[in-house]
Amino acid sequence: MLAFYNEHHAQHRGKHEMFRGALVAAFEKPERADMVAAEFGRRGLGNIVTPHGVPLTSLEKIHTPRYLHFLRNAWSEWLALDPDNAARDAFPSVWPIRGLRVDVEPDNFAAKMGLYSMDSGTPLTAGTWIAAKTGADCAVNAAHALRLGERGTFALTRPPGHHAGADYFGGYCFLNNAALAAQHLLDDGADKVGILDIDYHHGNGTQSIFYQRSDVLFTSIHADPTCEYPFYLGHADETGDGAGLGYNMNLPLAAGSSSSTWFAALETACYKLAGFGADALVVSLGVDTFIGDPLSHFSLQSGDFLRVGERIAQLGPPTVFVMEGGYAVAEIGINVVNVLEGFETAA
Ligand code: SP5
Ligand code: ZN
Repeated sequence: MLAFYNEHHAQHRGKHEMFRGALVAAFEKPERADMVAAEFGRRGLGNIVTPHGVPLTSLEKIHTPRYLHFLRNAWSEWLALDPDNAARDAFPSVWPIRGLRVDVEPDNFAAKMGLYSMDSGTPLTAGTWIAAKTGADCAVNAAHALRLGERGTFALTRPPGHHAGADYFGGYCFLNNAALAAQHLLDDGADKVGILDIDYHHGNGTQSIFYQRSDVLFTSIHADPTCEYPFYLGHADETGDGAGLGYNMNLPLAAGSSSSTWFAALETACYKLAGFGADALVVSLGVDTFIGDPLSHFSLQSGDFLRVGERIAQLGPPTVFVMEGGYAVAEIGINVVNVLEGFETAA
């Protein structure tokens, strides 16, 4: 399997996230990707390469120009407020809730942060743009390699992407790597792309981006949003809208669900994907479903991840895996690479 590695990922290094009124150490940290890269190399699963840069116009197929412009300039605006901000992460503090204007971009930096975000748990740092942009490069390159004949590819990157929408960041995500990969596959000649999101959290950004489209089927297995982040999307009755009706499937499971419950949901998602007949698949590969994950409450064991990869391979189409969440740093390499190895052995 060919892996595209984001060599700039560590430049996104949040110190803190806001949790219950306090700043706590950031869960989404550089060691996560380092562990995955080390394990991928150790197992000899394939080559690790760095991606070619893609033009901003590729990102504009998924994200609004206004949001991309903000993200690219956010850190310098933050520094312009106060040079001492260099030592601090930037967080939003105010949001345009229902009824407030989102069509006028404010000049005030805090107000812009709120306009373009969904939570206070996602620190923006000096290297956020370069890390996120290079991650998008990885995803698009991994998609492109499928069209050149690879059976499976891997975007080995952080920060993750599936919570990021067309014009907002949140949930540790800034650019939606999975959506960018799916869109590239379509632009490159695929008629239909299936997305399987197996991160513990619902991929609200990816769902929103494709909700009204029938060329992308979004399927997701995640913790019930009634109780878990992102809270305001991810329910079973969200099945798509307009032309997209029937092309969105959410499989929310109660926090605390067993592995067998999770694998039953995987069968349901795979059945839906098989009926869709995609030319290519994108997997949002979060391993925060692991029993030892510090944020989450599912029960997958490390060995289960091999079976996940095997089942995905049985679907048939060429597949790009995009790294998402997973916060048990000591085991993240084993868990992610187990999915990839399961895929390789069954493909
Ligand atoms: C990509 C991804 O997995 N994003 C997850 C974002 C979750 N954000 C909410 C985290 C809440 C932190 N709770 C700390 C609990 C410590 N026991
Ligand atoms: Zn997650």
